[in-house]
Amino acid sequence: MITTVTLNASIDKAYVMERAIENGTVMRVKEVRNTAGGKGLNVAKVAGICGAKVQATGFAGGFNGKYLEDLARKSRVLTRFFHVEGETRSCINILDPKYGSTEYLEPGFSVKQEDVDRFVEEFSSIIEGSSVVTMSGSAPRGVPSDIYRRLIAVVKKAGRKVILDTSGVYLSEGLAGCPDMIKPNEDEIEALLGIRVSGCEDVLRSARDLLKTYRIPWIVISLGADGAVLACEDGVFHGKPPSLTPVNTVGCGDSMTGAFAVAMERGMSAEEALGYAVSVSAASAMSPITGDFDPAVYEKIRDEVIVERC
Ligand code: TA6
Repeated sequence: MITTVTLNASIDKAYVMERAIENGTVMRVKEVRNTAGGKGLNVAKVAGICGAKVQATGFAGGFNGKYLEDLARKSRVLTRFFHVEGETRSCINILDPKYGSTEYLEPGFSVKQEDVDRFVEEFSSIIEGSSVVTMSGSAPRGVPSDIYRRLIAVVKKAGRKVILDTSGVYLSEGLAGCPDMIKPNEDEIEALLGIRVSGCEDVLRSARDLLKTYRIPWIVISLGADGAVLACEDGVFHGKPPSLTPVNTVGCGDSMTGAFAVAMERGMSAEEALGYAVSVSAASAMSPITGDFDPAVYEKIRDEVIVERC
């Protein structure tokens, strides 16, 4: 089983618009899609479509928290959220013909220190039976910046594998926990290393530097439409998808994380895992629904993904 952690889960509300948005006017929404959201829920939904047994955990609250778990279960994701005071947030994704996707991300509720400590204490029982644990996205107010380091330590003590996909101070402090894989994008790499990263050579150099600096077996740098680079002890590889016209790119990075978790659980090599994850992520860009992909689209794309040693 794969357990996904979403400390700041959300009800993701996608608004499909008939025409381009005009600020300061009344806009009628053509279609509303509510899904269990937050990066870790997108990870969970995609891992479920890949065929894995998946459980989602993290913080949830209020009526929205119950609605979140109901939506997750409808997507074949088991849930074991830690309920706190306050309402689980909503994140709005406006999809319109002119601007594509515009996201409005609410900050979410504040979490008390005692709730954080109790969640960490309960975490070892939450992950029991899981071979891989993923930790994704931002954290609510009140959650200390070393939270992922503390949760990673619990997973490593249990002898399980852990993927960390976050940014800023949560990433830099989480590295001290030595996860089995991280998946920053170029902006997150720039913030982490304090350098400009522009173009393939910079990405390859950054991946090699991170591998040397941190004892993390798989360093993945996601590159959007250009796929991803994976640095590991066997070398550095680039997985490149075919050129596509995306329908909805929100959550594609989360889809990649979900596929890597499945690949890790199935014991794939770094190269196999990279080809698999790049294909799933590209297929998810072809779905209008966040945290979703059509397996038939994946099969077609998989044959066209190129994985080469750099
Ligand atoms: O990556 C897409 C997404 O997970 C959306 O579904 C929305 O929930 C948002 O990101 C949340 O991002 P955050 O960094 O606040 O956890």
